[in-house]
Amino acid sequence: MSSAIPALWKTMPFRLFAVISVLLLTVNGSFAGIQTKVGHNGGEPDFERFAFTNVPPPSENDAATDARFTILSGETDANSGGLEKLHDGELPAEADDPADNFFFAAGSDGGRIEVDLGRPLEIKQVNTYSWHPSARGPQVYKLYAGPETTPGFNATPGDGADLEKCGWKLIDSVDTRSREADQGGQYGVSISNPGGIIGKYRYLLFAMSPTETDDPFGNTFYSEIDVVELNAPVKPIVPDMVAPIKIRSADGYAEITIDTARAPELREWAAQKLAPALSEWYPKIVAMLPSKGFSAPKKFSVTIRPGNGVAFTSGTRIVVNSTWLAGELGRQAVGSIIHETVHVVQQYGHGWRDNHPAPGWLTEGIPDYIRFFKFEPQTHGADIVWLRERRQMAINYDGMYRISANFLDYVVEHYDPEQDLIRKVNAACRDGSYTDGLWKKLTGKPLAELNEEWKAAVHQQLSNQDEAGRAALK
Ligand SMILES: [Ca+2]
Ligand SMILES: [Ca+2]
Ligand SMILES: [Zn+2]
Repeated sequence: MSSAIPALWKTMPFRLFAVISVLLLTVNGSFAGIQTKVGHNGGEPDFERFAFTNVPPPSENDAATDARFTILSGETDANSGGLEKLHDGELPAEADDPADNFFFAAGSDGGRIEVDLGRPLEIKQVNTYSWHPSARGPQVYKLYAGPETTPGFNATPGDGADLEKCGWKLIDSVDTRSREADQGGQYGVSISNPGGIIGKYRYLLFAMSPTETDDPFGNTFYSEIDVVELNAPVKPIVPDMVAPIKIRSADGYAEITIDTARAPELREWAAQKLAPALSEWYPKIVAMLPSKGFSAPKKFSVTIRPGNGVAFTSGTRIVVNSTWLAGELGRQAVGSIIHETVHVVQQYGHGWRDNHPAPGWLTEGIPDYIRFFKFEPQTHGADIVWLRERRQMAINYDGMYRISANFLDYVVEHYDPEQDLIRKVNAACRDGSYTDGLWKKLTGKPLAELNEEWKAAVHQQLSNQDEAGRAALK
């Protein structure tokens, strides 16, 4: 799995995609033949999928859906969503989502939950799911079953009653804690009997314990409990694909929202490829383009939906044409959105308001410079390799986009030992003070002279490589 992760992802400060699966077979204290499997998606799983390799996904139509859940002992936490969250066929939307989970009160020692299925059912599996960023992720509980036919069976044992004396059978003891420092993430536990069924029972009882008592916050965030009847159809919960992807920039500074509601086919790509690139590169772009008194936006959004053209940015809102994007996934897709993200950071509106707008060739040239010379130089999208393929094109510094980016790269390479020129040009564009005279100030040469020099250098490079290039560029 790790070998399939592109190098870019490995540099992510948080482990969005780390998926750890643990297989645990418990023997001690369990009911004959019972097998309990544990799945764990560690780190910060991206969204509400609860996908495990060895535990089935949560279900929306199992025998628990219409069962009666009762607290026999213990107290619900006031911030919890309540018992119904355990069998509502819904999953939390994020890692720390109290309202969409059930958990016992802070500081309490857990409690007992009874599930009354209404009539005895042949139970194939009992599956429990939980999700929390830290110690409230793992699950610690004992599962009992109540064979109502046992003489003296007590279906409503009082607080602290000895369950086995009340006729309850211990099915298994579950403890998914590990010695790993970071126990956060999604957990799935599946209890079954590979030889057949767990048994035929009307009542189940979960005796839940906190995962730790170092602080009051040790009661697990339980997201769903499924009871699967033998031979009954099971429908997995389909995550809400309409909810936007929300991530933070790698430095925690900004919130980035990616909306794929109108292009659900691109959601997976957006979560796995685009989100990590934006998270890593937004802080880098912000660091490249600072200016006095300026704070980069703390929020921006990318909306991917069918439309025309490629993409545009308005303020802090990037809109990308999903039809174009779908054909560019392994190619220009991420780079073009990096270009738009530079627009989010530029914020040249002040100059416009003061009637000193930044010139278009810089407004577009700086984003393409950052995209092609910093973000993805390996694509050679604006360097001499690209120019060689377009030798019929007349070039001038204000040729916009990639041409202007190539000009900026030339000036940086030849006149900017401090690597400060892009920052200064951007700052002037942003505060409305840009004039073409700035180039003489920064490099000692007027813009027109730099332009001629750069054109000659490109010309020279191309003709060195290919005699035909010389004629074409005249
Ligand atoms: Ca369910
Ligand atoms: Ca639920
Ligand atoms: Zn642009």
